Amino acid sequence: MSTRLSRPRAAAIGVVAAGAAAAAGHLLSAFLGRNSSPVVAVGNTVAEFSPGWLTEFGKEVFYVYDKLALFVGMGLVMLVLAAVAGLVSRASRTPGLVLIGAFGVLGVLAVLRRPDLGQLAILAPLATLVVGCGVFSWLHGRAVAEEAVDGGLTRRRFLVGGAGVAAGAGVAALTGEVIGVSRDAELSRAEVGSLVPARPAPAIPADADFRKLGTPAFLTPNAEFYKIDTALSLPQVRAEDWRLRIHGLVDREVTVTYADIRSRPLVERAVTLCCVSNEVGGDLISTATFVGVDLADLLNEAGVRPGAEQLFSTSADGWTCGTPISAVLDPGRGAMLALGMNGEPLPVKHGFPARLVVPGLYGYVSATKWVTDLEVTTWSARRAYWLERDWAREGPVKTQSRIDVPKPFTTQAAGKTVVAGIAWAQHTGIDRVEVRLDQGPWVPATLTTEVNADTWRMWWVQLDVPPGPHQVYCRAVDRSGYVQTGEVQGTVPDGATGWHSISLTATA
Ligand SMILES: Nc1nc2c(c(=O)[nH]1)N[C@H]1C(S)=C(S)[C@@H](COP(=O)(O)O)O[C@H]1N2
Ligand SMILES: [Mo]
Repeated sequence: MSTRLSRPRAAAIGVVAAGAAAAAGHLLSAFLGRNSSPVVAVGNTVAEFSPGWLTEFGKEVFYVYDKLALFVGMGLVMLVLAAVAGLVSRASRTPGLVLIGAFGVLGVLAVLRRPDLGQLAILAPLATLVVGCGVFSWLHGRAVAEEAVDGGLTRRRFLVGGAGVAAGAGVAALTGEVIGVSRDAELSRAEVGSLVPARPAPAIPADADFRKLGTPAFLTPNAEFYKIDTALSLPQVRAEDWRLRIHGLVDREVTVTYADIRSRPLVERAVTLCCVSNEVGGDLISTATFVGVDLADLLNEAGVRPGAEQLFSTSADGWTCGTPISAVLDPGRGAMLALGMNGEPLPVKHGFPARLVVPGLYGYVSATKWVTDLEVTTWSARRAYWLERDWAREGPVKTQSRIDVPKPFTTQAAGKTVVAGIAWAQHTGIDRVEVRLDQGPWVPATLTTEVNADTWRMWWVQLDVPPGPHQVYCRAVDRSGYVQTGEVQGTVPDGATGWHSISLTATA
């Protein structure tokens, strides 16, 4: 006799089984590495294979919540697919098992692709696969048995079974989350203690910013430092486990440990980092003092061979980056392997245990966080992550400036008005900043004391603003004599250009 399950029951079986499956994988991932959680691994893979335009679209629409949006979207898709797996199994459990099995296999493949996981990590998606099929089969059996007895009028056994599994899944997922967090890099970071530079950066002068006028502080507190990366869950690398391998076009391969690097004389430098995705007027720019060693020294220990063109760096989570070797080896450039930031070990989200910092280049071609591998190579041999996604091979920072005060669309009394903001031309240095009211003359602004050519400079100027609506513009001139262009270009492929301006209304 064939029994057909009611639609809600069939769908519920699929959803509960899928939830239990995801929870089982997440629990194991606490021990095997966070990225082995099938949910995270599938998310990583989706993000990786998303075409460039979709990624940009996601960033534009969801801003920094793009990853959350990805998880919510994935969750909804999984929910629907799980319900479908149940619905196609009203008569027999086979179609649902096949669907769930197929998803389990996708999870396995997604985890296998991760470069940052050990072989055991495969156990997490395998648990997902086994639990998913097991729970589905079991609940289906219960439901069919009840349906056969009285046409499904009594649902107690099924409901109790389903609720029990759902509760168990919740506990498993939560336990996985809690244990996962407790085993992460944060503990290791706390044990690192202070990193004392042998050559500290000169003290930042008090007049390095115009905070009182509304510019950012010269040094950005770590908690406010802009953050950009492709990682869905932060790579958890403990200092004691960290290794950096230097290989490729070198005379001898070198592998260094954290203890090795930190026992060297450390140098400290103030550097302004910025992102190529920063729009004109955007806030993807911050400044910190970084503590570490000269990257050139490390590479020279390995002995860079003739013919080397790029330093191809890889992070613990497989992100890659290509930096011109000439910039890295240039003694005046100050490229670093950094361990610390603003007097602390690097925060996990900024690359703990170690990252690269190369003044004057956008982050996507220079600032690899959680760096574990440095390959000296040619441009043709290796193509970095963003190079595969429509961004330019080389990304020198473009000379830019931003108005922070007044805020856009301010309405205020006509008369004397302070305009203040920031300007940057890392590794070249800012020569002057000019401000213009509507189509009037460019008026030179007062600059802060320069800390070094690799950091931003703040500026301010007073304008006499007549009543009416106005547009205020700023532009920077760098020390090479280059005048910031007013020509508007988007961020792709090598950084936005144009003048930042704000609208202002002055009342009589
Ligand atoms: N591992 C890793 N490092 C990375 C990235 C990344 O996606 N993964 N993004 C880069 C980009 S695009 C920028 S702008 C800087 C940002 O560094 P921050 O997050 O410390 O500000 O990191 C760079 N390093
Ligand atoms: Mo970036």
